[in-house]
Formats: sequence, C-alpha cells, structure tokens
Amino acid sequence: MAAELPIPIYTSLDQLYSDLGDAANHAVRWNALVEEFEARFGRKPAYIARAPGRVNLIGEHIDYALFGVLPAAVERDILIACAPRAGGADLDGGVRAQNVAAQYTPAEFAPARGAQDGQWFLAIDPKALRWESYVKAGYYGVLNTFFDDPAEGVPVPIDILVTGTVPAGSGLSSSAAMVVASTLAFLAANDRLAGMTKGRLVGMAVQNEIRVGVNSGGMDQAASVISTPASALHVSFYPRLHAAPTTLPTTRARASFVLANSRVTSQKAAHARTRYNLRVVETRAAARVLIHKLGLPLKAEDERPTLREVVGRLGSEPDEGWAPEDKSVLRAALRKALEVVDVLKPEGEHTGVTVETMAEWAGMDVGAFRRLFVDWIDVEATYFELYKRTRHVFEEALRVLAFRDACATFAASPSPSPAESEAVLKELGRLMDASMESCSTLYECSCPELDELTAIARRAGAYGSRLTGAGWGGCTVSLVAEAAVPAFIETLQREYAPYAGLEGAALAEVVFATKPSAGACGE
Ligand code: NG1
Repeated sequence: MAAELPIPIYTSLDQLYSDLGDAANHAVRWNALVEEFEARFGRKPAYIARAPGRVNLIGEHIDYALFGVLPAAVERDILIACAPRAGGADLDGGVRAQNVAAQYTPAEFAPARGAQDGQWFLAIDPKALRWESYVKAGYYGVLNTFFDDPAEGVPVPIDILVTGTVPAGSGLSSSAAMVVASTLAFLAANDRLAGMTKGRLVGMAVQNEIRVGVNSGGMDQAASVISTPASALHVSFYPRLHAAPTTLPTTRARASFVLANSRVTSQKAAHARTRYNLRVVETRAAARVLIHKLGLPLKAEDERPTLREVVGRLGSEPDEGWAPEDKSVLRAALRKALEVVDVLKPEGEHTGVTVETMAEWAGMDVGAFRRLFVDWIDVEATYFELYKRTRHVFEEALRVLAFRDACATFAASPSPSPAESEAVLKELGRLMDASMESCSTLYECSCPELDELTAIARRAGAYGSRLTGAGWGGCTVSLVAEAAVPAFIETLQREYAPYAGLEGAALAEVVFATKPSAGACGE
C-alpha cells in the first residue's frame, strides 16, 4: 500500500515532473536555488528535498478525530537545498539556515542534549513563530529517531537554503510542506534516507509539527508525502495510517479545482488556544462524554478517546479495525452515531457547555476532567461546543465517503456520457457546498471573507465551493467546468473586493486552477 513505499529519489527533474509536463519551468527554479546556494555557502548542495502543499477537497477538521479525509498535493512546493559542512566538534549538528525570501532572516542554531534528561532540545517559541521553527520541527524528528542513543554518533553540521511557492497561512499547508522537506533534508544530509518509507516520514512529520504549537492531525503531512499525480488521496488514520489514491472525475468530466486565496492570513498558530486547539479539545471531550452517556466501554480512566473510536465502539468494531475499503460498516455506524448526537445538546439557550457540565456528563470529577482535557493543551473557552462540533465531524465523515463513492462510480464507467459527467460534478459540488455550510455554522472555522468568496464562486457557476484547510482565512476550492474557468476567474476578480485592481501575474498568484501533483521527494 502507498504508505509503505520508499521516498522517491530522482536524479533528473523529468522523472519528477514528467506527468505534469512542465519540468522546464520548474528547472529554472531548481537551478536558481542551486546557484543561490553556491553563492551563499561556497559549494554545491548535495541534495534538494521537495515537499508540496496540498488542497483538501473534502473532510475538514476531522483528521484529528481520526476520520478519513481527501486531500491532493498541489504543484506549489517547498524546496530545501542542503549540504553537510566540514567542521570541528563544536559544529556538531549545527545548522546555518537561510531562506531565499528576504523577509525570512537567516538563523543559526545547534541542538543540545538536556543536562537532566539527555533529550535533544532546540528552542522553538510557538508564540513568536519564526520560519526556521518549522525547520527545527523537522530536525527534531531526525534527532529523536536516529540520534537518540549517544552511541549512534552526532548529526553532521549542515547548511540549508529554503525557497517555496506555497503561500504561508493560505490553508495550503505550507507548514506541513516545510516540516516534511526539512525532515527529508536532515535525513539525506545524515545519510539516513535508506529504507525510510513514506508512512514513517509522515509519522515523523506529524509528531514534530506539534512542537510548533498546533495539535494537528496527519492529513497535510500524508498528502505532502504520499500523493500521486492526477489523484486525490483518501487518507485514514484509524487504527493505522492508510492511504489510497482516488481517481478524480475532473479529467474525463472536463472540470478543474480552482483555488482562490481570500487574502486573509489564517493565523493558525497564533490563535490556536481559541480556535484550532480548542476544536481538538472539544472533539476529544465530546468523545469522552459520549462514551459515558452511551454506556460504551472505556479503555482507561485517563483515556482521551477520539470520535472515530466512539463510532467504532458504537458499531462493535474489532480491535484490528474495519477493513479500510469496507465503507458500509463505517457508514452505518456513523448514521447510528448521528441518531444519538443530541445527547450533547444542553438544555437552555446556550449551545455550549461549561467544564463543570462536561465533567458531570462524563461521570468524572471536575478536577480530573480539567486535568485530562482542558489543561492538556493550552486552550481558552467558557463554553465548549460539543454538540455542534460533533455533528459536523460525523456528517463531514459521511460526506467524505459519499465523495469517494461518487468518484469511484464515475471512474468505473468505461465511457461516461455527458449527462453522467454533469451528474458527478453536481454531486461533488453539492457535497462541497454542504461541507462549507457546516464549517461555517457548526464548526465555526470560516470568516466573512471565505463566506463571501464561496458565495461569489457559486454565483459565478461553480458546481460547489468551500474553504480548504483549517479556515479562519486562507483559500477556497471550487469545482468549475474547464471551459468556464477563465470567466469564473474574471467574475471573482470583479466581485471580490480584495481582488480589486489585480491582473496578470498578480491575479494568477491568488486565483489558479490546480492539478493534483506528486508527493515529497529528493534529488
Ligand atoms: P492547514 O491549516 O491547512 O495546514 C490544518 C491541519 C490539518 C487539518 C486542517 C483542517 C496542520 C499542519 N494541519 O490544516 O491537519 O486538521 O487544518 O482540516 O495543522
């Protein structure tokens, strides 16, 4: 299966970009990076790591509840050129990190072992996030995996130069692309790439992105590492990482996914306490409450279950999990879960509940509940929206299954008629719209600009339009008939106020059709 394949290593760009047909354009960027590296560090890079950003087609904010999602890698990517540096013992593992973009100032750092615990340490301040924090997050994975035992030696000193085309804070996951590319660069420079599977790289990247202050699920890292051209990737996480390419109907039904940047930067890390991480806590607390209220088995007193596990227990899932391809059992259990989700609705006016109510509902004492859920990651809220978040998660998980089914049925048709093409696009569009509505009203991860941009997209003829990624800013993704793309972009330009005056390359920077692309690799 896809996650068990090794990381591809290419010796020429045609091998990587052949499917995309534009190796030549990319060659200019890669060559410029090599020259810049030489100019700055006085020698050629030994290796270039590449990791793409991703667009999530459907399945928002359900990866950390361990439900399957459907992202695709985009062509925009992060490249990291690197080379080990000859040096003395004082340079052990030292890093000179530079970024081609001038606003990201150079950094030098070296990992150190804690005097008490002997654990590797690199300073990352999640509150004042700097670009090299993502480089450090990738480095942590390599240090802890390959240099844990002092007998394994020390990492080499290294110079790295980063460049990228994934806009930061746009919901296209530049952060995961940075962490994945950085992990790859440190693996390569330390000669530890041999035998590394894609699944293992995903695991390392997910664990270490948490160091940057966001308790993310594994969707972005999986999409960045495992994706294949022209497909979306169905990624599921329970009971283990599983990834299956899903053929999209866009080529045969002549449609495109168009990305549009709202130009509101999604401050995911800065607002994690009241947004992203709070959602993680709300879904975990809801899972624990459901287990108690529905009389389902609890594995340990201090268990912090996920909503996916609740659904499994409700459907009597075996320990080894349901077969990932058997969607009918999961679908049935999700429907059953939706029938009982009302137990999370409080009486009275407020839709949310306090810590005291959650503790009571979970059959726990307030102190223990607070320690387990509220003090676990730094979050801030008076009311926790268990009902709304849980309803979104269960319904969105069902929408992902329906989206996959529609893609699979269409892919199985040997020569689809125009009516079949229209029908599948309408169905996917309907699911995308429903997902947007739910993100906006139940999950509350949209913002006025994203609501407006998706409404304009629908008026401009999109089959469906939704925010992609964490939300609170960033990009939308719309499904649009191929022939209608130019007119669609024009309408967005005319009607969405933040695009006023944009044309040519400046407009193409914020609105563009995307082709699903290949995952992380090295050259
Ligand atoms: P973005 O903000 O687009 O990178 C984040 C999480 C995902 C997922 C989505 C919401 C990170 C690295 N990624 O995506 O795991 O939870 O939000 O679906 O934090």
